[in-house]
Order: sequence, then structure tokens, then C-alpha cells
Amino acid sequence: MKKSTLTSLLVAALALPAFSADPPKPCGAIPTPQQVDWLRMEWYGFVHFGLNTYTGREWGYGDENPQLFNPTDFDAAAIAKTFRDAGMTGMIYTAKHHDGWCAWPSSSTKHNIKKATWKNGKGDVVKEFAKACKKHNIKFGVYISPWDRNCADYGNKGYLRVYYKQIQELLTKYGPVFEIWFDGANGGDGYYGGARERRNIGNASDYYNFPKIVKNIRKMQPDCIIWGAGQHGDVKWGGSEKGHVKYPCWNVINKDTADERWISLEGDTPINRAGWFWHANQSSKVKSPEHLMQVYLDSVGRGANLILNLAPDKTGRLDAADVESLLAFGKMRKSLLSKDYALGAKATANSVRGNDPVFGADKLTDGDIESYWCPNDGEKTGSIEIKLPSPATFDVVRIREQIRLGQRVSAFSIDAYIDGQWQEIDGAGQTIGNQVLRKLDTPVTTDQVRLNIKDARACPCISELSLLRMPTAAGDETEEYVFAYNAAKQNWEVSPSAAAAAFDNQPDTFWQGGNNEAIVVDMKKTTKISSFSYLPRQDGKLQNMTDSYEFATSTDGKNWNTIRGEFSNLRANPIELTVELPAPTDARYFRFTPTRALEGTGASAAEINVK
Ligand code: FUL
Repeated sequence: MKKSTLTSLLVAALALPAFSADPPKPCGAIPTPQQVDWLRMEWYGFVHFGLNTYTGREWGYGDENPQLFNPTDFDAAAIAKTFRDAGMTGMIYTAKHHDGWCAWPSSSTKHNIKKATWKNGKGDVVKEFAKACKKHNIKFGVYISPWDRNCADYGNKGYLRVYYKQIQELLTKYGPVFEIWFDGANGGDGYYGGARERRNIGNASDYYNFPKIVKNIRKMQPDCIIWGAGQHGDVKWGGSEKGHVKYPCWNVINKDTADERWISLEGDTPINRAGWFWHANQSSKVKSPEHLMQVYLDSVGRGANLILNLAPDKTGRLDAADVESLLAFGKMRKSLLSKDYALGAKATANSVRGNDPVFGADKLTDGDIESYWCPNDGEKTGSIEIKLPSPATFDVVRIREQIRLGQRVSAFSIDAYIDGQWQEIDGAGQTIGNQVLRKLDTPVTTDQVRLNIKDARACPCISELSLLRMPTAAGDETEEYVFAYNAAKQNWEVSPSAAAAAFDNQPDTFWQGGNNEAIVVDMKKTTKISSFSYLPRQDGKLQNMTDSYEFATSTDGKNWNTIRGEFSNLRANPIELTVELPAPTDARYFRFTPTRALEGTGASAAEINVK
């Protein structure tokens, strides 16, 4: 090496800042930039709107008349605006649900919007929503059910061509799609082109060939987040249709193995207890803003995203009660996030990576989501003290990890300096990820807070700590169950008498019997009824949970009018379901006969009602 080169290298080395540390190496699986952007969207809306809106079903059978679709007052822009006003960052529309009906003029099947009464078959709901989202600056996504109860070829290879075509149409004709939703419900009874039978597809991933689907989506829309797809996608189900995700919440699968892969979670829930689609008389079932806040804390506040469903009614408008609750929750959330008492506060840490200020403690309070505090490699614990300019009162602590380097922290606690000493205000912190929102039991007033990282998979990388105040108390989970209606049941004569538990207005008690064991009710006087409702057992068990029925009415107890059907989606969402009768009917007696259970051979019902 020439002497001059050596000298210039030495000069360059001396010119470096006194302390300069390299950033830590990623730990485990890391998210793609798209997954990071997606997590920062936090929450967005779901829209369930299709033929089910007109039949009152949660799952269409596949034989519905496509002419039924006829919204008289559909305004996609008004819906997108409501979502935007609430603070939602996107919308995912059920372009095709399990009934197989396509809400766009698809060339893959005849069962589509071209046969709708609406706009003489010239309409396209997907197009209108995509345009409306663009106009109101929220992202647009699609739900396209893999299960198709209409298609004659469902279960065979032939259906795959149809399905791939549908995916291709949705991803190439409507502009950017931020997320595509592949539902997990697969196979079962259906119309299937007239076969009216039960079809099982075995392993869903193998049948649909999700790896191939994922590959094709990446080509068509590289930025599209893929939900489900048998864990070949980017995001997985939160685990219940109540919107919550479990805590601790790791955004990886095959954790700590060579196959570890980043997959985030999404909590999903409808704003209305009536179900995902719109149902008559649902206004009394809307979830309160406080309840929604609790759902938000238990999804977004555990490091996942939240998708909240709003269902347009038959006119195509959102339900007024749903909108009111959505906007009230949106306001509550904005208020919660509006003031961070820790922003700009001084911070010191017991250890800073290579003593380099780039990784200093004040990165937690600089309002920059990308900068982060980090200790040296091998240090899996650490503690940071934050000193506020003056005491503040807060009851939510938000902490974020720099997830681009992987999810690391597995245990933490928070202390506050109160009455001259450090006191633990949260000792139960586990994972962090994109963000945790830790709600304290009571508000705390202090000017000093300490975050203790107690364990991590590698040196922790914490990007933010915020001190927030909840505008009103977050709702409690045990909000009282609201029935669709409470008829005067006390005078009814129920046979067998053991079935009384299904008519006591107590959601927690339930009747258990056998399949095909009829319950006959004498209401003692003839009334006009137009629907009946069924609440499945509420103890969290699926065993003997009735999911198919016969329901009959009679004026004399001898001659019966009978209908048959299924209670859909109970496995994921065991809510009270209302079945509209074909026409209002005079009845003194009704008979409920369970004909199938989700699991097991028995039958059960927590509550049955008529209206
Ligand atoms: C479930 C479906 O079966 C429901 O009908 C609904 O669409 C929900 C979002 O996903 O798996």
C-alpha cells in the first residue's frame, strides 16, 4: 500500500465521531417493508354487502336469485367518507362471499352483478368502492372467498380456473389493492350448480394451491398484503371474531426455528352483534364506543391490526346507529392519541450501544418512529428513565419496538416515581412489536417514568414511549347481552320441560338434547310472527352446538308450516341469529327441531325467540 493511501485512511478514521456503533443485526424473522407500512395503518373497515343483505343470511347457500341485489340509495363515497372521518385508514369489501356471487361484472361466472336489478345489471360495486376510497384518501382492499357454494365445479380442478380468474380481475382492474382476504371457511353444504350436497376439499392450501396464488399476486400487485392463504401470506387471523388477539402477541410463525417467518395478526369483528351482514332490527345490537375502545386496545394495543365491519342495509346506506358508534369511538381514539405527555422529555438509559448518541435513550421521546434506543449486543435487559418537564396524568402507556430489526422483547415492566419512590404501575408487560397500549387500572400523576426491559431475544430496540390519557373509561368486556327481542315468554308452555332453559331470557343457561328432538312451544295465544331467533350455547364450547334446524309454526298444534336451514358461521362467531320467515304467519304454536350439530351428535340452544 502506498504511504499516501495509508495516511489518508488514518486521517479518515480520526475524522469519525468519537463513539460510533454499528446498528444491531436483525433478530429472527423481519417484516417486509410492506408489512411495516401495513402495521402502521392500524385499523380499517370491512364492508359486508351482497345478496345476503337481501336474504338476511350470514352465509348464502349459493342458490340466491341475483336479481335481489337492488340498493336504492347506495353511495360508496358517503361510506368511504364515514370511514375516513372515523380515522380508519382503509376499506376491505366482500367482492365475493361464500355464496359465490360476484359484486363486479366478472367473466368467470354468470352468478354476478350483471343479473342484478340494480342499474339494470350495468353496475359494479367493486369499482364504486375503489373510486370512493381513492376520493377520500383511504386504501382499498378486497375479500374474495375461496369457498364458493354456487360453482358446480367447487371441489374439482375446474373451480380453480374460475377462482384464479376472479383474483386476477380484482387485482388488475381496480387499481392498487392494499390487502386481499382469503377466508378460512372452506367446504361444506352448498348449491354447487344444483347438486345441493356437501363437499369437502381436504387440505385447503393444497386444493387452492395457495403458494401459486401468492406468487401470482406478488407479480400483479407486489405491495398487496395477503391475509390467510394457509399461512403462505403476510397476515393471519387474530383467532376470534371478537376482534381480540391473544397476548403475548408474536408476529412470527415457527418462532425460534430456522423456518421462522414474519406474519402479523389482524383482529376482526363486526360493529354490530347481529353479524357481518346487515339484519333487520339490528340497531339495538350495536357495540358501544367504549366496547370498541376495548377491542382496539386488545388488538392494535397488543401489536396487531384491527378490521371493523360495517354493513350497508338494503338501501345501500350504513345503519345510523352503527355510524354513530363508529364516529364516537373514532373521536375517543383521536383524543387518546392527541397528546403524548412524554414527547420531547429527557431520557437516560443504564446502557447505550457503544455510547453512541444515535442509539440514545432520548430516541424514545423524539416522536420519530424510526429512531430507537438500543444497548450493546448480548444485553437483553435495560432500563430507561424519562423525566417530564412537569407532572402529567396518564393512564395509557404506548411502547413501540423498531420492528424492522425483528420482534425482540418478551418481558417488561413500567414504574412511576410517586411520593418520593419508584412504584411499579405495570408488571405484566410481555411482547411489544409494532406497539402496545398498556391501559393502567387507575390514572397516574408523575413527572418520572421508568421502562424496564426484563427479557428479550436479543438486545432490545425501542423506538417510542408515549404517555396518553383515555378520554373516558374504556368499556368493559362484559357489556350486557342485548337480545333482538324479548317476547313474553313466561306464559309459554314448553315441551319437553327440560327445554325451559332455552326460553328463560338467560343467555348463559342452555338446553341440551338430542338431534331431531323437537321442542314444541304453546304461546297460549295466536300472534303474527315474522321471524325467529336462536342463540347458540355461550360457554365457548362447540360440542353439540346446533347449526341446522327445522322450524315450524301452527295455529292448532296439528297442521304445521315448516322451513329448514342452517345457522352459519357459528364456529367463528357464535352469536344470536335471526331467521326471517318467508312471510308473516299466524301462530299459536311453534316447533324447533335441531337437525345437526357442529361437533358431536347432540343438540343445544341457549335461547329461542319469535317475533
Ligand atoms: C368468516 C366468514 O365465514 C364470515 O361470514 C365473515 O365473512 C368473516 C369476516 O369471515 O370466516
